[in-house]
Amino acid sequence: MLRILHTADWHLGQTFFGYDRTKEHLHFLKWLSNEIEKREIDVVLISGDVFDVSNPSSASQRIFYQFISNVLSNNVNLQIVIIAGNHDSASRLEAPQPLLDEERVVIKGLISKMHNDDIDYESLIVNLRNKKGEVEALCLAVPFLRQGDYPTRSNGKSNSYSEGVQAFYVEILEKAKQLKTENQALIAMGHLHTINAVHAEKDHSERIVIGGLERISPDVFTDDLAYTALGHIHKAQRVNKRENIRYAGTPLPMSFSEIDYTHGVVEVVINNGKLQSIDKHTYEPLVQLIRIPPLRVGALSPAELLNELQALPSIHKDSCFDHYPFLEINVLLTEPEPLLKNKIEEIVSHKAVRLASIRSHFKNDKADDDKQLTGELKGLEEKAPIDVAKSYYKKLYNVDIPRDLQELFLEVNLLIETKKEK
Ligand SMILES: [Mn+2]
Repeated sequence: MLRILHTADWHLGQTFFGYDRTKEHLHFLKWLSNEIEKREIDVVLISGDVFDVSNPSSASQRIFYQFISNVLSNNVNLQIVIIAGNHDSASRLEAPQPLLDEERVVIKGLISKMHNDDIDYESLIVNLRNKKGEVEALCLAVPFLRQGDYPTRSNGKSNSYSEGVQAFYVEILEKAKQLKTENQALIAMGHLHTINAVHAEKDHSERIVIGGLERISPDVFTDDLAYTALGHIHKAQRVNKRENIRYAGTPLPMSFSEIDYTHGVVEVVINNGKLQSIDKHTYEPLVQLIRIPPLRVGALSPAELLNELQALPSIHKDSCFDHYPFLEINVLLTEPEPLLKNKIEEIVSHKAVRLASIRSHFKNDKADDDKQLTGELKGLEEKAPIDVAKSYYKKLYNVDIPRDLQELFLEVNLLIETKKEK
């Protein structure tokens, strides 16, 4: 019997709107260490994006290696397989491999080629051992693939990213099928975006965090595979409703668009080379995200908002700043409120929260606003600045620009014009 824990997308070193997340990551790793011991885990699979950036700080590297070292000594049979994600530096992640016992920790970042320039698929196939020391599964530890990492077409022409990645999995799966014996299962790892994967598409920040990758058909993960352990998408999910192809999801929410995600790891049990069970174990992050108002409400007027903020719990002298929830505020503006930010900050400075983001919404918020604006920009040269200001104001707040603001604008405009002439 082989007990596997699948996790991914730790993004160690990530800061959240400028706030340090070290305590949150340490909290997760402590929880994970307990899970490994409690559930007598044989293998931990980390499906990429261990670090948030390709040149992680020494502090975040220390956290990572300390964790590896601790779990290895506390669990004498434990094996760890790590693949690089698109956020990791493939070579940097692999660099400590010579110091590590390859039977216990395997890190795959780079794709190596053989003498004849063919891809060395076998170098990515890792033996997974049960408590008796028998190889009960083979793991296809495929890191995030970059251009040049995947096979080209037989006619020498280059294929698209998704074609290339799919071809890679077909080839490595063939290789693994040749290598495996009857009582061994096949497990695939990958750091990629599958077609139909659910993520917070609308949110700009998550798109930055996960990056634009071409989508891969989950059909490459055939029934020959007992389980496919994926990383890259932050929302934990099954792919195409197939139980045994999963994204583990991030341990911590990476943006406010992920406020409703549940977090955790997936436990996969293999028995006699066959899949026996798949269970998700939920992790409750140390720090919560709060959105005022809740998403279904959208945004509040400045007055309503300030009231809500007043109602937040106050700072307690024994509490810890690092544990305070992160706060996102959504305000609906009908006119400019130049002092609002100061008012918000003043109230929040006495509250047991950490202000992360203030988002302004306007009455006329429309998805196609950008397009409209581009249209209007065309005739900009012929328009007087005050007319542009008037129409912009009207669009934003749905009322005419007040007289005093108009006068102020004209005054500033005149000042600029005279400066230009000088
Ligand atoms: Mn990723």
